[in-house]
Amino acid sequence: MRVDFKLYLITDRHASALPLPQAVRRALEGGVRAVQLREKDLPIRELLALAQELRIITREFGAKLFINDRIDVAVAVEADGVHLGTQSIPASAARKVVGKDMLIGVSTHGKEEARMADAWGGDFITFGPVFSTPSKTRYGPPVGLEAMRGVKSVLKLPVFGIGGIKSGNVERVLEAGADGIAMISAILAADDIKKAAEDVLAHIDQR
Ligand code: TZP
Repeated sequence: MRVDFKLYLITDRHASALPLPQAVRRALEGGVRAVQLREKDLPIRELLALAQELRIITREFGAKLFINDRIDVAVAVEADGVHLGTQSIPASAARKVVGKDMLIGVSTHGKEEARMADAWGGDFITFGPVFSTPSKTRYGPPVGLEAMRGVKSVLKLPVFGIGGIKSGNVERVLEAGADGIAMISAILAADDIKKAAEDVLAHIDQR
């Protein structure tokens, strides 16, 4: 299976007390095997340098690296995939640039967006925010677990629940049909990032 991970760590360097490469390394030590570099406020050359650094670290652990939005950066650092948002070019156009080997993840917030991601050739989607997140204005209102059930009923693509997910509610999201979990703060904002990743993975494995 091309999407061979169940925990998808998304970066936000402002969430972590450690410099991002160190934080990601701790998460990888805890068992994370897929990381999306998502640093929307970084100038492009700094983003590229960070992507290069994360490429080296993720390779050390045999983990996948995705780059949010910037297909050029993904290609330049030989990432495993690109992750597209609603403001990115659609998956169908991205596919022409990245070819068939690179994975394409797509952020979705409702059934219709999820259907479009599928129709346009995405490999997997994130769906949410499932629960309320501290920054509602940034990510929108929560869609809830029923919406997760709804989207899974119409889609064959792997779906990762995202938004307000912590080790304590992982099981509920998976019970609603999610194939995996995407998260930022439950891992990156933890005092012990390695242990936080291990905890979340234990909940995913327990099912
Ligand atoms: N998209 C929907 S919610 C979200 C994104 C990027 C933020 C998820 O962050 P957290 O800290 O895991 O709730």
